[in-house]
Amino acid sequence: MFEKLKQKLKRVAERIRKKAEPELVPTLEVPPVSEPEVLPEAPPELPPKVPPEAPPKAPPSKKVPKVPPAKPKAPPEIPSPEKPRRVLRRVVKRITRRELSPKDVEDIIWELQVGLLESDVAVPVTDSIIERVKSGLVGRKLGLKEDPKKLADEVLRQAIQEVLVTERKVDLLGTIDAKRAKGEPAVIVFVGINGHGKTTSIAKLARYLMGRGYKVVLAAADTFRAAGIEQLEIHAERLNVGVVKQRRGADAAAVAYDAISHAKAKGLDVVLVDTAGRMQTDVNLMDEMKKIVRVAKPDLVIFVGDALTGNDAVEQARTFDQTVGITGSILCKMDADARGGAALSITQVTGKPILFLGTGQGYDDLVEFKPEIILNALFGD
Ligand SMILES: Nc1nc2c(ncn2[C@@H]2O[C@H](COP(=O)(O)OP(=O)(O)O)[C@@H](O)[C@H]2O)c(=O)[nH]1
Ligand SMILES: [Mg+2]
Repeated sequence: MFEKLKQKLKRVAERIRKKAEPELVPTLEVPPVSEPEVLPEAPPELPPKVPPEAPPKAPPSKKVPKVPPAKPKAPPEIPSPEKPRRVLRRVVKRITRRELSPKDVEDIIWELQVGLLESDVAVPVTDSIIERVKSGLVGRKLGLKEDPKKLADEVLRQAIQEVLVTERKVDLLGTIDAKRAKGEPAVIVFVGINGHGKTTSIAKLARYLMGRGYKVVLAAADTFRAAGIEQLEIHAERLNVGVVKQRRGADAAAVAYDAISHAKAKGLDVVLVDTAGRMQTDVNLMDEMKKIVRVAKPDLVIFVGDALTGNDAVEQARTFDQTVGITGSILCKMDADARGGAALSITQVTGKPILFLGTGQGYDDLVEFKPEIILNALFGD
């Protein structure tokens, strides 16, 4: 998952680390004048003057007089108006940390921005990640014991985590339980483009729910293609779960309605409604989708997106949300996604959480979404 993006973030983290790395800065150290062991016999190897490599910016120590340095062996040359005193100066290298300047950060941000956009992260999401990284880095100065590598990882991790969480939370099992308490089935409608994983995700979710003791029925409301109905039937048979269907071309909303009636009559807990895949730009088909939602009055509408399509999946989610109102998303094919754009973008763009990730073609390849899954894929070893 996300191999490419992971590599890019690694490079950015490396650059942050280098900028925040401690520097060996030559600086002046003036031991107290009264130190008896160094006053008369200054070690010959010590340079009598500040060597040329001392940086002009080196902050003068408080104890350094503003007068030119005294040569230990030539007291008459000391042009000090004050009481002459012998001062021994030593140049030492001292470890200092630099504060990250806006310029330092600008270079890093540029690389991060390019990396995110190349990984198909949506522009507004890229912008908010880089804003967060910028404010996490500019003016930041590490303590001597702090690890620059940790700083880099923390700032990047935090910025990405923040785009993965929504204020709205969706409690799938809680929703089903609440309906069950009222003696009604919970209705979940799945929307999304053909071939992106709807039917497979429904089968996986049926397995997930049955494994937790819920009684499930599937509604074959993808009446557009005969294969759509058959595909759901094959899964239903393998999973040993009921499926309500009509002939090909039947009114999809009527199929959903039938399935809900069936669930009510049989005391089932959940109706999972499969729908025909349609392009989000197809107005007629989107109207049909609205009709299904109007009739089925679903408790949850789940957009199923294909992570491999990157930004397209995000745009689709946005359009479905505007048209029928989605509750959250399932992002499929995460096992094959090297870029990560959809996973990083879809939450912030829709304002709706990702509920599950599809991680393979098997029925158990469905993972409850947690930001840590993405973060560990991006920053783990
Ligand atoms: N690798 C992988 N393939 C998936 C995943 N989810 C679905 N698929 C495959 O994607 C193809 C289309 O899925 P399908 O459920 O038929 O999509 P639908 O047209 O939206 O119903 C099938 O070959 C699935 O096996 C996933 O999480 N990982
Ligand atoms: Mg299908």
